[in-house]
Amino acid sequence: MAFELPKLPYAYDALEPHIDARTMEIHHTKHHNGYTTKLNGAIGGSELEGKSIEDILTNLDMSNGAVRNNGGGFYNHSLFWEILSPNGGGEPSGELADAINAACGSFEEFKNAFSTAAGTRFGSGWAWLCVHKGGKVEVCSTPNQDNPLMPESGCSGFPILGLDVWEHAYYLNYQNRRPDYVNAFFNIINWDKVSELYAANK
Ligand code: MN3
Repeated sequence: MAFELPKLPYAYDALEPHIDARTMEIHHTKHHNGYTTKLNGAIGGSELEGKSIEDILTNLDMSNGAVRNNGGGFYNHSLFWEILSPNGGGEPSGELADAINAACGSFEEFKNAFSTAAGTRFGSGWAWLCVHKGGKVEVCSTPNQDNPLMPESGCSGFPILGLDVWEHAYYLNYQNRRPDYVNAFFNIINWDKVSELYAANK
């Protein structure tokens, strides 16, 4: 079975004004679709065909650029759409809130740490909140389409929240103002989904 571009769980304009409809449509139908198609091309006929994307990334040969870039791109965007919601924002609750407070001190300090990770990632990449076995969470970032599941990515644990800081994710609306885009992201985080991922992977 080849990987398929997942459908968005909301309309392209649903996240406005935080992320505009045109950016969402291009991001999904061009960028994410491109990673999906190229991933299928890269693994077709190889021993990776038929494996889960998590399995492929966890055991990745980092010198395999085609699978690293396109497998990461496929996985990262699939997660990104899921952790956004037009009804998002606010703060997490329950055990996820406790884990964030334990790691960062408070939600505000978590927001600062995550925004710094997103803002200081030079060039293209992602900021992450990851959970480790046992329930500890950690903020980190990776370049390009690298991902915390990959060996030696600079992040570890299971990604439960990710923010795309490639210019293609924000440039039409925000131009060079990445910090404004990062701020806006906090208005559309689907904390219910992040909590679900936390509970399933802690
Ligand atoms: Mn992207």
